[in-house]
Amino acid sequence: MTLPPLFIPLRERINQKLEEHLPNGSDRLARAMHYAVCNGGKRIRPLLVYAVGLGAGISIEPLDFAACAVEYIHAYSLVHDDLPAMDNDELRRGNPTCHIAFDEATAILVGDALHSEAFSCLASVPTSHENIALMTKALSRAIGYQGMAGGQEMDLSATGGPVTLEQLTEIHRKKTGALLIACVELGGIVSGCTPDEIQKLKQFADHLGLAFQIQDDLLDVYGNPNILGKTPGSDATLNKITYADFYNESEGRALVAALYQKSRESLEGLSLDTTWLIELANHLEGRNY
Ligand code: GRG
Repeated sequence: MTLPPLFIPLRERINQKLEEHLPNGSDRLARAMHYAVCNGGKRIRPLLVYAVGLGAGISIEPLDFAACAVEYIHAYSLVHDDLPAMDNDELRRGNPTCHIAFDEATAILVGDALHSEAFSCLASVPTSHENIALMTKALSRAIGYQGMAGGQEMDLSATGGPVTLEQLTEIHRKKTGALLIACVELGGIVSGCTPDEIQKLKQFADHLGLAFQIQDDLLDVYGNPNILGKTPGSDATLNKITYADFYNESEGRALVAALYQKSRESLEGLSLDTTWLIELANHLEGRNY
């Protein structure tokens, strides 16, 4: 599944920027950080940051730092998610997971170091101190107790037990959705969007995040393992309740389509050029990995 031409130079750009900010030593931690970050990945989160900023008409340079920050956090979350104490996965993006390629202690430290690198990038965005404070708050909230870390804990606690559809949605809003929402929020803050505009952008990302997660669950059951690049059926192996337990493939697909439609509708009335965001939503709607 190829990225729309509009985004190809942006993905090349973010790949280069991500590499630039990583330590370039040959020690184990530096090598493991490169391994965890520079190994493919769709780069959806940085592309969301760029899509907002370019749509708002600002130059690309201030967006680079925010785009790196969200991808470092994402890469960190994948490394920790794959650890034996979490989902215990051996394959990520088609390669051995970080703790398999290196070791567990190194994988934990990769997360610690990427977390720090992310906030260092955010502090380097060439914008006002007030904007930096707003972005720091938005990203911290998205990944801490109220967001990703809290969602992961809820997910782990729920494993093996009964989960309602409402609980599942809350888990994923926190675990996956909160960071996607933070991406458009950061893009909006750097671009000087109004609070009303940022609210619409967050609504867009909220629908998109839910659609994205349902797709993930469906792909885990119905996806092609050669395209997925990770261990298929891992949710069932871990005894996890997923959207695939509530919807069959065609119901799930219909729900995903409706959520992508809602995400596009959330952008109506925005004064920025939404072409990039709509293109990205369309692209994700057709994803098979
Ligand atoms: C990082 C603060 C922090 C806490 C860690 C381990 C953990 C707590 C949270 C796990 C979060 C997690 C891994 C959620 C899954 C999100 C998801 C759908 C990942 C797949 O994203 P893609 O498809 O992956 O964008 P690529 O490989 O394309 O980047």
